[in-house]
Amino acid sequence: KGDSGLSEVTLLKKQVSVLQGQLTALQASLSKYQKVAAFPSGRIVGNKAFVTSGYEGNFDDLKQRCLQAGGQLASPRNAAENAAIQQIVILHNKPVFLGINDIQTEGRFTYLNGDAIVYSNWQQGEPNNDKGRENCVEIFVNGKWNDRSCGEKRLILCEF
Ligand code: 289
Ligand code: CA
Repeated sequence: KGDSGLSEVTLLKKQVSVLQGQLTALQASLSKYQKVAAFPSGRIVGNKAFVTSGYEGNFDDLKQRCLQAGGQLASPRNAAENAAIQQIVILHNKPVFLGINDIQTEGRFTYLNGDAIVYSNWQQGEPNNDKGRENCVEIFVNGKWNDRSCGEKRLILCEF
């Protein structure tokens, strides 16, 4: 029994050592793919990656394309995420549609899963639902938000 106890410890030490090697390899791999995702104009914030393909389309089209790619439209939940999205908007000099809208209930802005937004950065005077036709949200080069018609065409920006 004494001997088998020792060999169990030795075996566990070996397994930990293998796992440590695998963790180091995974960390290196993750670091590499974070660089890939950020090149040439993506951004990594925490465990979110914001990526554009350069495609432009209306809200439904962009939403579908992000879903198809295994992500969703960029949905900033704090100032750091909003700033990262703003940097991409500046680089392309084109506003993007966020994964936020009030299609379901006028004036109640939600994420795509229906949850009420926890962060916002509206331009002064917005959202104004101009002509009663603005249920989607664009973000400008100044990082501020404007509600806008979902039929407009904007640069795609997905989060993964
Ligand atoms: O069609 C209206 C939009 O072009 C925008 O016009 C003005 O900038 C403001 O009224 C905005 O709120 C509006 O989205
Ligand atoms: Ca507006």
